[in-house]
Amino acid sequence: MKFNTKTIHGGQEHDPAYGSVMPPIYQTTTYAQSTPGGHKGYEYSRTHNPTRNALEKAFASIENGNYGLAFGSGLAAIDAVIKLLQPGDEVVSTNDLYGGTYRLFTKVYEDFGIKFHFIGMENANKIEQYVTPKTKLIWVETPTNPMMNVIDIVAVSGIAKKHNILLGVDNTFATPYLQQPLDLGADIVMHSATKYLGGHSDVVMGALVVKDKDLADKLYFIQNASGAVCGPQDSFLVLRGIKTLHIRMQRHCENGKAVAEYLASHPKIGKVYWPGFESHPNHDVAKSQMKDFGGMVSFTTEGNDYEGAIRIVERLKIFTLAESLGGVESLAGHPASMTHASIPKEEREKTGVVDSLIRLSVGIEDEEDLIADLKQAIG
Ligand code: P1T
Repeated sequence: MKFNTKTIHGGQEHDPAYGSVMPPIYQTTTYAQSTPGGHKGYEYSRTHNPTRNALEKAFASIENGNYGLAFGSGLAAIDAVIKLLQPGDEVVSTNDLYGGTYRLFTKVYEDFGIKFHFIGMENANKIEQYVTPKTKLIWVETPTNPMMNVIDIVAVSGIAKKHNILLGVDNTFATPYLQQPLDLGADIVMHSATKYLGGHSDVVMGALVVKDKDLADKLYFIQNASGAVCGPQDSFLVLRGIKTLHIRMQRHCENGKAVAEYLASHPKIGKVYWPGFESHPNHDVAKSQMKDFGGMVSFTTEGNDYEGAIRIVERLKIFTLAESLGGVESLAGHPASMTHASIPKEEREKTGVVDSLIRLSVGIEDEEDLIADLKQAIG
């Protein structure tokens, strides 16, 4: 099955009871047993739920994996991955990443004795100098949030395999429509399904997909033992969202390109970060590992004018000033005070997250309306 067909049919069977084409929402916590242990494969909905299982199969299908797991949020999915580790283990992670991921690593797991090295991975060779016998995980976000750095998954996976280290890739920004990390050598692919997979800004959810059975079993154990699962209604909504992922992503990419090019041509705008520009430092890697360049664009104001940046986000009318991304509607964010406020200023500024940076999640509205909105807001 090719990708577009998989978004609609991947892992899905018609419901055996009445043949319903969409999986029913099994809004139940528990399942009748005829005798202790005599059940139809479902005992309790933290462990398994048919609607969630249908979604988990869809996750596995669109990411070309064998096993999918759904969680109550993207961070809960990352949390499950870190629970594979032991005190004393080390992780090498992208330095430019979602602020909440950084907070989970530094404010929760460092206290449990796990050491994180945050490094720029644009040149994958840099990773090896941070690898020690204690390194158990390399964590990559690509493109990164919010600086749109692109990391060469094949190159990083070569290093991970050489040292027998797990490679996890946060594929939230790219989605499997643009990039399939398991095929590029990653062991675990993760999503904030809150974003493009759900696609309509109405569900908070996380996903993991793996190929390896042993790894899947460990993660299923953690999912059940820690219990950060999502409910059946939300599972249904994300299943519905995935069915249009491919057509939404096409429009996100077209509009993202138009917005990036408009901003780059504007005299009041400073730098524009979008992997589709030939001048992007890893444009060639983006071209080889992604099908297109996505709908996320970040930019600064000319002269790093902080007040100017705030004025722009306040004046936008079609773009809503809000956290999050990946929904059909366009959003604008101010990472330094919103999504990345949990990263200390000196740390975030090292990666380019300055106070004049604005991040756009370009939606699927008409391109002309989006450009006109930016034009009036920039002034
Ligand atoms: O919000 P949640 O579903 O828990 O997902 C966390 C997360 C993980 N990884 C990436 C790349 C993300 O962007 C996020 C969430 N990001 C935002 C809320 C944001 O506005 O950037």
